Amino acid sequence: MKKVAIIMGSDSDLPVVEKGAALLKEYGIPYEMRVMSAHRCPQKVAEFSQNAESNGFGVIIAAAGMAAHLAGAIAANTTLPVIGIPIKSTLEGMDALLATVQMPSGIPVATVGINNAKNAAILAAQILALSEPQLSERLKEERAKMTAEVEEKDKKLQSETK
Ligand code: RP5
Repeated sequence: MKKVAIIMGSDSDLPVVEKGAALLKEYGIPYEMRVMSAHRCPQKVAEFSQNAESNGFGVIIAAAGMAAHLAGAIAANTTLPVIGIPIKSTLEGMDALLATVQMPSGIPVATVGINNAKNAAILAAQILALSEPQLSERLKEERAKMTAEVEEKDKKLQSETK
């Protein structure tokens, strides 16, 4: 299976990012986590992104806060799908959300909600699942579990409020 790269702009992003990593681990998806800043080490980011495909990566998740240019800088240097996680650090994360999502046409970043590392991991898994039937099955099972949980909560609420 291809690997997922999880790149974060700073180690201060780790508490959010590791929730996504935990999910990838649960799904048995190989991943590598790196700290790389679009502003503090731009050459390293470019080099990593340019070589990511030949290094066995299939998807790149990029998490950054404030002027969050990391996902965009990575996307500019690869045609692999890039998923951006805007990190809440200043301005409630709205600065990072807009910096991540508002890419110029031609260089997309699939942006999840502020701090939503879990959705980034699920989306990465869904992309890899296109060529991994077992993973695709697992994702379908998880979705069915989620549906059953909501139905259970609804039943419980109905019985409590009768
Ligand atoms: C961004 O600036 C990082 O992704 C982080 O969210 C934020 C603050 O970084 P530190 O000053 O904590 O290293 O580049």
